[in-house]
Amino acid sequence: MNGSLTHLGALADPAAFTGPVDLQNTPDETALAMLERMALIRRTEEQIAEMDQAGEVNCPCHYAIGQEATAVGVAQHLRPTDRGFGAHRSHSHYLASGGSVDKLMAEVLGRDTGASRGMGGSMHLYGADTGFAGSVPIVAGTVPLAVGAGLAAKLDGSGDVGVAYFGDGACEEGVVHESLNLAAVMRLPVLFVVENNLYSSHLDIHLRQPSDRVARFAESHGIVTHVVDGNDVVEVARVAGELIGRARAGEGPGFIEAVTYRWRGHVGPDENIDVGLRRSAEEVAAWKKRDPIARLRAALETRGLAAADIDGRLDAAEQAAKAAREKAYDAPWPPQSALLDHVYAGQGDRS
Ligand SMILES: Cc1ncc(C[n+]2csc(CCOP(=O)(O)OP(=O)(O)O)c2C)c(N)n1
Ligand SMILES: [Mg+2]
Repeated sequence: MNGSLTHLGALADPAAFTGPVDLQNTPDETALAMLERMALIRRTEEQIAEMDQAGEVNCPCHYAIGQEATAVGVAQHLRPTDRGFGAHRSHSHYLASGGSVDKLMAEVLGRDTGASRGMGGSMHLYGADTGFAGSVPIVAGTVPLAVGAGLAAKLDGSGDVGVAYFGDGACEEGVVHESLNLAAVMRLPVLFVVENNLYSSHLDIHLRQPSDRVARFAESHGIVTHVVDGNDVVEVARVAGELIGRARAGEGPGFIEAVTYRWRGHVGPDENIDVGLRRSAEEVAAWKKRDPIARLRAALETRGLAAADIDGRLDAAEQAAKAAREKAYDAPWPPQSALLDHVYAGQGDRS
């Protein structure tokens, strides 16, 4: 044994994979729907960023702009009875699963009509009706919950899956390794989705781990693993379909390492180049050329779809984001009497 490790190589090189994505056999309508959903995530977060900059948002916001393809590709194969769990950067996972943009916008403004009745903010999103079981900012905290959801689905024989969305930094928490082990040994229907954006807060993965390729942790448990360009929504959807299909059929867990990059800083709307160790203006600019939305759009144009049809979908996303913002400004605050709701079991439950 020589102790060598494999690395991401070209997948972590922003100069690679900048061309149109390969549409494979994706039908036009499916591709357009994925484009619109990615645009909805981006335009919604751009609106939130403006509100954040204006001091209108009362909670820290972590933006997934640049990472939209992973959430949308995976959600392509999910159903409302599945249970997805996210972390601090989960606007994308919530919206990709069909969560309401109106409720997201109201939640970041702390309004009563929000996804968590205005009590949670950006990092505590909940979409019971769409299978988004919740996001929690404790890094890696929801990974074992997804395994529990997988165990419940297996015991119920429902064919549903638990999905854990987490980051490369979360892989440094022990509970991720316990979760992988348990899911593997019990052959649970769980999909682990790591968005490896190469940073945990301001720290480059090369300063934190001996390899930038986190799939090695799943491989060591014998879990079926795919390492993909996380900015290629078609490829993410393809591998997610395969792994979710296996999980539903009782063939055990799967693991996707989707290599991507966040365009904004760790938290807040700025690019935060100066607080990043190694993150430079040149690096951010290079990654913007691997834009998941532009690359899908280019593929659709190459296939011959009319620019007007594509623009129509992108405009619809922008209008939905803007309308949600206006509605959220007008939405009521939670009443003072609701302050202790959901704090103690059995008291003051308004649901
Ligand atoms: C248990 C725990 N430790 C530390 C933090 C502080 N923290 C919040 S986000 C974050 C970085 C997480 O990085 P990663 O998992 O790669 O997700 P990303 O922010 O890149 O999406 C850290 C260290 C936390 N919220 N919870
Ligand atoms: Mg990260």
